[in-house]
Amino acid sequence: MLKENLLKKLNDQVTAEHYASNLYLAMSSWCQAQGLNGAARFLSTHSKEELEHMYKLFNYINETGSMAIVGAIEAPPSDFEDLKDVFEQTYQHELLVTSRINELVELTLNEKDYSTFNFLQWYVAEQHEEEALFKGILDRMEIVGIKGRSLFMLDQEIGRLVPVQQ
Ligand code: OFO
Repeated sequence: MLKENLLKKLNDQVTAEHYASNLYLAMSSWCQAQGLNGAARFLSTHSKEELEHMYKLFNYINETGSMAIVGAIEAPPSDFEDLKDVFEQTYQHELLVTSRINELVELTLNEKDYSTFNFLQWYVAEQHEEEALFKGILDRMEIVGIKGRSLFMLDQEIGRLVPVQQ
């Protein structure tokens, strides 16, 4: 059984992962509408990954004998300035998720819940990867710009980041 304060924060994280999934899905839709099919594919794949993050938490909570809650999620934005704005927002969002995960980890240590501490290490590693991924894309945009041919090339490159089977 999870301690009440930890359970509340884990359930909040379930909601946060669900929101992240919807945010990336909305971004994917915007990219598709701009003809940026590579970025659209990448973001929709990422949206599915966020759902997996949500389910992983959800199942863990229930496995402990506590109860996972499906919370309300606000609608994500649907309009963006340009592709750089989209990826700036994804990067900022990942930084926010990282700080939430770090808070959770800290709480598990305070509560001496080493099982949940261990479970959360997967998220710690995942956040490191995701921050690097989105920062890498932003760095490329900074170097080549997002106009004309550069935009076309970047979109194709981002699309190639999606694993083949997806
Ligand atoms: Fe993109 O991160 Fe979930 O956890």
